Amino acid sequence: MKQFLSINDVTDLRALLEKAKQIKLNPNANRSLGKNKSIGLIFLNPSLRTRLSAQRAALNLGMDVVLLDVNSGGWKLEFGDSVIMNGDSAEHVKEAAGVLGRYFDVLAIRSFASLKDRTKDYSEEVLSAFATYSGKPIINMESATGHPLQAFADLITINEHKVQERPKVVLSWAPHPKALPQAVANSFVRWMRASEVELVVTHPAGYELADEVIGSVPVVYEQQEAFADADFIYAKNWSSYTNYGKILTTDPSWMITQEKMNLTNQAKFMHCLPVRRNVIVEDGVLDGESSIVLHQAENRIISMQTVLHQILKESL
Ligand code: SN0
Repeated sequence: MKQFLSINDVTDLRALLEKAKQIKLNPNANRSLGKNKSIGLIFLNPSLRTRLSAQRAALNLGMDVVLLDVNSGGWKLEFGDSVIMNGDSAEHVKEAAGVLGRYFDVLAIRSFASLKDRTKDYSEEVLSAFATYSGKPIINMESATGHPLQAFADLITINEHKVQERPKVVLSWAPHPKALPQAVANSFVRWMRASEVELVVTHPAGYELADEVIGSVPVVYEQQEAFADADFIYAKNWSSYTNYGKILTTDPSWMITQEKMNLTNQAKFMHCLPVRRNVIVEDGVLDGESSIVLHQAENRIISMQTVLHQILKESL
């Protein structure tokens, strides 16, 4: 693997899953693989799981890890071309990424969607700028349009918990007070489409994901109809793609409740976290036996370690 920007960087998903399984069985087997190699974890947005699982993964491979919160410790970055930089931004990504590329062997970047300019967000200008100007392998720790490390962890988790060979997986939109990116939903859909599952997406009208993301995946506008016979319910909020970045509804009737979970085939409940209790999902579901959110979070170490392992082996 040369970089990990999206699922397009995975040539053999089955083999990657097999590798993840081995790594989970023996996470300390490759402590010397990353010896004298370094990774810079660069955050332009908050994080709990991503920063800690990425550090754990890199340390498990014997790498040197350094972390920077750009907003609290770095200069405000400029990304535009030919900008007269007499405003807030002190440093251009051309220099910042160029410097980081000289300090580290691998760079991992988190930079959320602006939710203001769809064309800019969907062109992944920030992630591409880091890739171009650093000249080093880049790992996506949630970009404007995707969160592939999360989707990979979700796939590992589904494989561990599935009973059916081809489980029915339902991605359900749920309400939220803030406008959130489509990144998690986009990547989840892309990875599920490449996997042996029956995927159904349910959301209110106006929350349709980009055509190239959803492809021919069935979209059901009646949440309870979608839940019938589901083996996994994956809850996530996202803001509108068509009416870009807007909250069209916060209708509480879309919250995941035990009553709705009872319509399923004893489905497992999933969410990438952080989750707003009693807004996205009621306490009873999250605290109940069907919730596998902590397994997902645990597998974030495995997904990052698998990706890093492949980059170390094949590209460094
Ligand atoms: C992010 C998102 O993309 O939805 C990160 C998820 C891994 N989530 C949030 O920003 C939640 C913030 C909140 O206020 O609940």
